[in-house]
Amino acid sequence: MTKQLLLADLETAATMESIEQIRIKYLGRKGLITNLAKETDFSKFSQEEKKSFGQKLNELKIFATEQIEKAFERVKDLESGAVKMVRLVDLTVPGSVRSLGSMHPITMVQLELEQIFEGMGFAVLDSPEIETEFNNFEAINIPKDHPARDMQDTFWLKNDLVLRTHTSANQVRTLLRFGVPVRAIFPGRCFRYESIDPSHENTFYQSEGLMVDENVSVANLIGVMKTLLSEIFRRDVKVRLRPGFFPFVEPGFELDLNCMFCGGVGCSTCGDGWIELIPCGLVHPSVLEFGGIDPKRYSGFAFGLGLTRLAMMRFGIRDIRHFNSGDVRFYEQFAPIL
Ligand code: FA5
Repeated sequence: MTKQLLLADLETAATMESIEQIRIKYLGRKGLITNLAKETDFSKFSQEEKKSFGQKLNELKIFATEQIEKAFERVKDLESGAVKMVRLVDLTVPGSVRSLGSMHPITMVQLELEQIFEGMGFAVLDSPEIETEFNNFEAINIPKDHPARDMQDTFWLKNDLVLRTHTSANQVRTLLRFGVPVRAIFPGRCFRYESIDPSHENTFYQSEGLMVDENVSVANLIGVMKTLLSEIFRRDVKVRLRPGFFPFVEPGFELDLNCMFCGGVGCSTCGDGWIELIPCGLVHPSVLEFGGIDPKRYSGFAFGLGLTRLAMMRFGIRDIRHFNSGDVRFYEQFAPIL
């Protein structure tokens, strides 16, 4: 009984002080265990009983001493740990605020674009930045020595590989992989060896769009472009469609956006008041053939949206060079990732 009482007392004791009180309660001069001997009338005990009582009392004292010792050790460890913690950590110092970082403005526009196109039933595809010369040029109707190769100054690699100059390089791969009908966009980074100015970078983003099915016409192309622009800019924007030459479309167009910085009068960002944004057109029959599609039965449209330039217009960034600058002050201006 005494043993159980002692253990219950020790279990709730959390300080050296309280354990000392327990020691006094049981083993002190007037303690419960000490008193057991004093309060017992030995006169009625036989010699044998006296011996056995003495032994049990002794065992009880040893048990109590050991348990109290253990409790002292346990609390000593805790207290010294806590004291160490207080010495190491100054709990009065205000917490440091961790910067959350922000999403790159091109990524933000790309995600918006993907959402818009997914809403129109387009798949979003990944595509390689290192391409074969064949996919980047030949497969989309730009044979060797064709003057159109001059339009895109190219970073050539070894083994007929190039850093892709445009996302159109993934057109034929997509046709071969998915067949028809197909509706997909493939955003990604492109590279051109050209001199840099406020609207030209050597490393920039485009997003290709491709839709091939029966009876796809310029009307479908214009409908999709209108949906895209009104959703991205959340208001009416002024655009112009003019003929444009690209060997992989027929007919081909340039869709230009009225410059949002100068309202169309001309400035250092746009030059003549218009930003060349989305070249597009109907997929050339020979590209369909390279993709294994019968051009007599199927038609389609393709566009190559300048994603970096779209981000400039969307966020009012006047100089393209900020994007690759690595200057944290620029990136910090965009919404944090939550
Ligand atoms: C092309 O790259 C064609 N592949 C686009 C195309 C696709 C046409 C499908 C028809 C059908 P272009 O060279 O014009 O076209 O580039 C497309 C867009 O990429 C441009 O309108 C522009 O917004 C962007 N762009 C081109 N060069 C740069 C550059 N150096 N820096 C930033 N953006 C650029």
